[in-house]
Amino acid sequence: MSSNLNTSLEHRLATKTTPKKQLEAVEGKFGKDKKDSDLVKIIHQLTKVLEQHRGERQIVVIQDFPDPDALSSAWAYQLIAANYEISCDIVYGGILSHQENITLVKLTGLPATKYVHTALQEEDLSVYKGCVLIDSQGTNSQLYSVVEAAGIPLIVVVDHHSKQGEIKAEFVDLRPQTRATATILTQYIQSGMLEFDSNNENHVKCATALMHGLRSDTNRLMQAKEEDFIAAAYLSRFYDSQLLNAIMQSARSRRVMNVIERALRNCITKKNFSISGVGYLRYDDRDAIPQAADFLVTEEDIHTAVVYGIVHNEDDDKELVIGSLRTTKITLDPDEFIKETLGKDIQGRFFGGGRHLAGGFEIPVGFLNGFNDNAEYTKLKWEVFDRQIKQKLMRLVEPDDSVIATD
Ligand SMILES: [Mn+2]
Repeated sequence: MSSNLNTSLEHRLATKTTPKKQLEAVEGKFGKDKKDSDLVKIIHQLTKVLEQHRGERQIVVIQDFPDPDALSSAWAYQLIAANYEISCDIVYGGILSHQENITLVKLTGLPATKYVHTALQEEDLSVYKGCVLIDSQGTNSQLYSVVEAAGIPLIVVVDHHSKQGEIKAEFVDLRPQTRATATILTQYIQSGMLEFDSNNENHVKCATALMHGLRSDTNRLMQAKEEDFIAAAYLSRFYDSQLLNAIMQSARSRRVMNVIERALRNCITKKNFSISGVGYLRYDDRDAIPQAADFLVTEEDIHTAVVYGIVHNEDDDKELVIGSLRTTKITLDPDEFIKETLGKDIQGRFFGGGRHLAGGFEIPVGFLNGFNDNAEYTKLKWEVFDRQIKQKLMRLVEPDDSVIATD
């Protein structure tokens, strides 16, 4: 594997294309319509920014509970940046909780490291000359505030979620209309920022990861658009279909099944919405929530499912209400829906956001935080959150209906 990598590095160094040459090649390949000329501009900008930071070390922050799109895109960025002798450490603050993601990371050797935010605070972060956000704008990461506080400048942001606030970075590629960040990174690669080599084991694995990321963010290509298919077609020349199959075969754990079962039992349906609170769940099972939402939205006559629960993080003894929204209704904007129903916290940050057909939120339990041995109290606490969330959601689902119950 390493010899392959070395050969390809040597090859790349020997045939090192200048940014200008590379750009000419990109213009030759694309540049036919507006979209293509936009891409040429983007590649030009990114090349310039990476060139300016040649030889530096960067920290790549992805969401706390990384999904295949985030993981594979961060990896692709790491490989691209290596062409500019930039070394990247990919970090996330939460946990890999979805079975498929655990398998993905295991089977591909995907280079991402879990960090508890308090542990990252203790690290010497001055080695990093820049921070990179991939498939995120920092709002879904507890590590980003640590990196920000350490004064590390934000260099690159590549994301497809709707804008979550002002972003100040040297290079920003924010495309809410694009289905997957993996599509964007694949475009960078296809444009010549990285020469994929099917004899390079690492490239094959990264292409497989990107294919998985792209597929999972487009509901197995069912919501894919032309650009996603083009990206997938390109990746098909390099990816390992058996490896992808092995990743997708990973089985659901019993505990995830239990959460799905609870979601099914507790769900209420109104006007084609399915809303379900699943109560308390372990931090490790956090990803059961989007999986339950994925499942509920498959019911006949349901176009939108929202599933939420209280997750307890043992690392810092914090509790969070975590929720996921899945919709098949094209006219429903998950980002807008979540922002409008749940609003902002006292610091003025939204509790969540979304992208095309999917969204998520996190609400700190705050003053009511912490485990309590008293079952009655614990139950009461859940009921307060459950009712509050249902009430807020219902205001949008069924605006005319009064749902304020005081009895
Ligand atoms: Mn994504």
